[in-house]
Amino acid sequence: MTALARKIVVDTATTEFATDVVAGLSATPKRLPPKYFYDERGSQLFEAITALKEYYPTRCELAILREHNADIARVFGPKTALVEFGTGSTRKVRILLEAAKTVEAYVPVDISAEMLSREAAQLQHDHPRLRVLPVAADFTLPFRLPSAIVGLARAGFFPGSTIGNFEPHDAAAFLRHAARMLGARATLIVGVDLVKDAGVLNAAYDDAQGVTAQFNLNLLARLNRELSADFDLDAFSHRAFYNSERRRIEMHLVSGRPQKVHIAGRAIEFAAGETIHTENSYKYTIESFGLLARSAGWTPVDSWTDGYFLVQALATRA
Ligand code: AVJ
Repeated sequence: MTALARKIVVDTATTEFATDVVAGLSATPKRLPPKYFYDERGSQLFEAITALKEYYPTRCELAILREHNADIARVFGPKTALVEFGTGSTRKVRILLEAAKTVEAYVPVDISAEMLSREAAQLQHDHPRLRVLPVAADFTLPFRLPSAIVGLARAGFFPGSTIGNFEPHDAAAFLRHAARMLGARATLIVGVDLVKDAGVLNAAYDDAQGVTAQFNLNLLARLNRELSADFDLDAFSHRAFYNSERRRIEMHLVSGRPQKVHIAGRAIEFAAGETIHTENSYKYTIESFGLLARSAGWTPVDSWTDGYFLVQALATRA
């Protein structure tokens, strides 16, 4: 190496973010990936959403987990390693662990290494005999499971109806990937939001206080902060509605007037009323989710529901 050589540090995360954003805003119709909602501010706003009276999924899922944790835990065999896909907070898995005495190792997988190590350390402290083995990875891609779990049975946990953010085809691909990662005789506990009255669904994604609107608009604020874009936040508004034909909530940001926005050296034009599609949140019935799971190599073995939300247990073949 010469004295002039310099190491060029490429921030691949920012590069991918910029690439995805430019691709999405250059497409017709315009779209942005929902995974980018969750910067620091977006995660706070999502927490605030989960406390809204209109937003039932978190409350319902927690109640189902609390009420049925003993039954859910019975799905796990003896000596099990529990892998959680996309952990964030350990609030939900703690309810399962309380009842699941055969779980000997817990493998939280999350792309945010910082939150992951914080949550894992706290959980390890509260469960000294559990082997807590965090993996910092994108849970939708293949990752290496810790070698310390060899010899243990495998189970997965995928709560929060995160699966609803995937197109059904991608949800099936994710389930196939989970089956491949967990192997034969594995079980998977998935949280799924159910099809229901459109009024209930619309209110959950368009709350009276406008917290969901702030959550949606924060995506543009984030583009201004991190990619030096120049979105005028007052010139866009939140729109969310249930598309009953496709059984999904759609969230959009609507341009209130014709305008030009600059981002990453490009100019993006908006017509008045033009939208950016920011999220789909698919809703299933017990039957439609069972069919999706079967198409991906899983067999439904048990389910728990309050009519609004579904906690589904699946198993791979022996
Ligand atoms: C985190 C994907 C489960 O789809 O209900 C909440 C995200 N978006 N309000 C959902 C969300 C608007 C949420 N998930």
